[in-house]
Amino acid sequence: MNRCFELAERGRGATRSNPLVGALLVYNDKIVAEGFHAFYGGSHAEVNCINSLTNKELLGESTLYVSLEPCNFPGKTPACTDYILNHGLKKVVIGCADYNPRVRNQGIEHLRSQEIEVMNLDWQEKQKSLNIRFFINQTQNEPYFIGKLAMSRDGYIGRKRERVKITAPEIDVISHKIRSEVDAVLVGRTTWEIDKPSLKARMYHADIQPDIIVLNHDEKLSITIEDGRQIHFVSGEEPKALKKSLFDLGYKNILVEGGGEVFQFFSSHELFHEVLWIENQDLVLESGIEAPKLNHADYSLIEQKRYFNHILSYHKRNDLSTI
Ligand code: AOF
Ligand code: ZN
Repeated sequence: MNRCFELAERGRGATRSNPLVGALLVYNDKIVAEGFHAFYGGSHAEVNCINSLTNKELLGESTLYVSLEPCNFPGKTPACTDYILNHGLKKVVIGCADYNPRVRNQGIEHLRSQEIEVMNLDWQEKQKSLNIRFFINQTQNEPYFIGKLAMSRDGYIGRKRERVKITAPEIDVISHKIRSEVDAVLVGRTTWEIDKPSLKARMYHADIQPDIIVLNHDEKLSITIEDGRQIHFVSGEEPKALKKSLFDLGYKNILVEGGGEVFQFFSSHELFHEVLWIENQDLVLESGIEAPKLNHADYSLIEQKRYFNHILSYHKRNDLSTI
């Protein structure tokens, strides 16, 4: 099962709102096939795993291990439970039940009703840390919010009415990787109008560029630009309504990129699930817009690293482990 979780990791960044899932087949105490969910809309881990086994005659005597409960409904792909049944498998070991209410325990029950032996290891913690975004979407019905903020060594995030570059290009690669893994990037109206940011994952491979959400606009408006991205201008709302309207627009993972007031709003209402705080140690601005505060009672530092003389501090919301 640990190997299944390892395989699942290979889909990171490409499965969008879908969970990371890994699977393998064991025959005679040996792993004979492996697979993982590689991209959004693509076939599921179990299917890829079964398909990669050349000698299909082994299936009846093999045990399928999969990190997440097999799905029991046709979505973008047919139901995995049917695939398992049609291939004559008899034993399935799963890491954890699916968080998706359309699947939860029903995949297990269906397989059992068809005389398949199913063992659920119920590795809740491991599953949650692997698929925290999917977990939040499915159980809280809200987008997973990532905050990102960059400041100078003396604590400024920019200057008023002027675009100031805070981070080095090497660090932008990291930011663009995060952009490539979300479905929308959110900024405040001032940042949108003064910085005119592209908000694209230019320096990192992205199959689909994230849409744009501009907050604090007077009127609601959605437009599609030449490259196919959508821009939604949304008005400022109280936190609960904002979460709901963004989720209703279909966004599951949102990167909040500023400016200071937007960041402060998300931080003080504990809307962020995780935050990346970047400090450029080579840059001193002496004046400008002071960096907002991250409420350290609500967020914990989980990792810190130095990269091209920038300090990258990764934070997680404290209550994530208890939801
Ligand atoms: C599995 N194995 O590898 C994954 C599962 O639209 P679809 O067809 O891709 O279905 C998406 C749902 O299927 C998703 O919400 C989750 O419940 C489950 N994901 N299930 O058996 C997999 N990725
Ligand atoms: Zn499936």
